[in-house]
Amino acid sequence: MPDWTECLNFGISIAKQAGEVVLAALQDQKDVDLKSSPADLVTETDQRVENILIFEIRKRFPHHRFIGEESVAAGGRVQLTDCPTWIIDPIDGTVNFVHRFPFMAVSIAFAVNKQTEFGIVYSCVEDKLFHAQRGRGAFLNGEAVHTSGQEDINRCVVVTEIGAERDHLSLSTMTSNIFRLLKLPVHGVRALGTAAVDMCQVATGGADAYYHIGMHCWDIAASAIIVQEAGGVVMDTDGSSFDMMSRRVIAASSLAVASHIAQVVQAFPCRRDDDDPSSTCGAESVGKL
Ligand code: LIP
Repeated sequence: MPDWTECLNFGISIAKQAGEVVLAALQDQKDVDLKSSPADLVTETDQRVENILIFEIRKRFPHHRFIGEESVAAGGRVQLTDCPTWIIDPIDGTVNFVHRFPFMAVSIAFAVNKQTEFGIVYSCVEDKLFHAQRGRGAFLNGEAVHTSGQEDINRCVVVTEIGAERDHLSLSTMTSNIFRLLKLPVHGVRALGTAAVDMCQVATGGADAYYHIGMHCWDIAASAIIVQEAGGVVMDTDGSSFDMMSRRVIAASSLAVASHIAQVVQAFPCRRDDDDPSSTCGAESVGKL
């Protein structure tokens, strides 16, 4: 059984270096480009950080493969094979980065034989490094973390995102999901603007559940294993097994809470990440699936 600890330790080191690049650019004037919608932003820093990460990893592990948010945006395909693969979001929370809203993360996951071996989420403004290695627990700045274990939906803080979709079908589905949860009621609904950091709140017990439709594999691949190793449950929003390419996820403190959320929330159609590089959601994708 191979031990991927050397890769993990290298990943933690370059995640911290990448976080320093993000912080150094945070106060700079930013040139912002649009991707899939007027709310789906990318900056030169996103691209530079991803290039640095891939360059450093490739120098050390030349036969490894990559799935990177900005490489895909530039036309690359999302292909998760059995090869060792680094799944990278250079800045998760780019809108926050542009606006200097202080929650953003370098997110790095590592998969072999299509199974995630470790995940790293570096929330660089907070200087909080979350990581987990399969079968070895979840950690925040080196200290073990655990989910709240909450099993009563009515005693939950739930985190979600509105995402970048701005078509009527996606927005009406997402807002009605929030309405239904608040009516249960739950204690509260929160959104930090970064899926990776959102999900890490579940791992530490600061929130009891997270769900989202429309995010991408690079947003959640690392934080999914962090929640799982913290004792949480990760599944699809339809209650089936988690599939990082499906663009739907629930991460929760317990199976009871995850299952309750799966009964309440509705999804809107999203093209899978590994189905087409120009993944779309909502009305644009209806009829294309
Ligand atoms: C972001 C996600 C966030 C979602 C945004 C965007 P990015 O990732 O982390 O949860 O609401 O639409 O997808 O684009 O900043 O890497």
